[in-house]
Amino acid sequence: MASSTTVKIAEFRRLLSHAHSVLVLTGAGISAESGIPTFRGAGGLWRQFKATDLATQTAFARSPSLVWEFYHYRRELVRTKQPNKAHIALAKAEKQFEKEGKRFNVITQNVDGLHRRAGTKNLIEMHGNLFMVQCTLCQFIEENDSSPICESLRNRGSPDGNPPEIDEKDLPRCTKCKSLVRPHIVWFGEHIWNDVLEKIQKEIQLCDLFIVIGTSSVVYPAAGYASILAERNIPIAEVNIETTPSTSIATYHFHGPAAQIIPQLLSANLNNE
Ligand code: BJW
Ligand code: ZN
Repeated sequence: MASSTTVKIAEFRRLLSHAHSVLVLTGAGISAESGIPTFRGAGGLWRQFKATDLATQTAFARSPSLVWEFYHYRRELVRTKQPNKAHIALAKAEKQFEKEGKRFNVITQNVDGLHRRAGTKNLIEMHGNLFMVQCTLCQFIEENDSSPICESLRNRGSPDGNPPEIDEKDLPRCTKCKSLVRPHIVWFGEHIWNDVLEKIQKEIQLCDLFIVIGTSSVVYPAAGYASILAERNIPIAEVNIETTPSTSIATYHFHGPAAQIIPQLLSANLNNE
């Protein structure tokens, strides 16, 4: 006899085969199996700090050296990691949908760049990207994937220890005006960029199937998208190893690791629709 999960997967795949505009929202959990720690899970602390202590304008104003060490550590970590089966299945599904003239878009809260490295093209990185920087003076935004991002950060950023502060003049600088740059990332209390919000609003309008993967659904505005879509009776599938505030409004909750579940939900060659 088919297990209830098998039945739910078959039901979901039927919905997917009729969908014209799939929207996927991902969070840190999708990259967990690539070896990148989530924010609120074990391993989410760097030195004694939570991300919420460091990913703020106040923390950067107090100590740009500390905040840059934190981001340098994460940039170097991400370089050593690879997209996993969940990222890859999403990229393949996008290609399949496009071939059929249908929409498939991913909004990610992640800054690790793994969706793009897996081949996803219709991607909105709503909280920014670890390899983009913005000047604190002239606001110029540019890509910077140098390793290390500046000489003074070489061999710094270890999650243990409390090394002396790096002088501000030796931290990453703008290529235009030579002022201090910051990570081009949306910190707590900062607004999501308007162009990004517009793109998200458009996808939410068009969406007829919503898939939420590996997010604790506590950080707004992303945490609010499931309820906006539930009000319009759009089917929602959640994939997570835990329940979240979105679970009770989701049509399906697939309990388990994303790299295992997502290929079962999306791969074109299962042929069980
Ligand atoms: C697995 C798994 C596996 C594990 N498989 N699953 C409305 C109400 C209340 C507050 C606010 C509100 N609107 C705005 C706010 C303030 C604030 C906010 O939401 N605070 C809440 C915490 C209460 N929001 C903001 O400040 C946002 N700005 C904004 O809205 O501006 C307007 C405004 C400002 C102020 C007041 C009101 C309005 C900006 C938010 C920017 C978030 N930035 C961060 C840091 C980015 C920098 C960086 O990366 O360094 O983004 S915070 C951090 O959380 C990061 C993440 O993208 C984000 C979400 O976390 P995520 O991805 O969900 O990760 P986790 O760790 O929480 O969860 C992992 C999940 O995976 C878990 O569920 C696991 O179970 C699961 N999992 N392994 C599947 N293998
Ligand atoms: Zn500048």
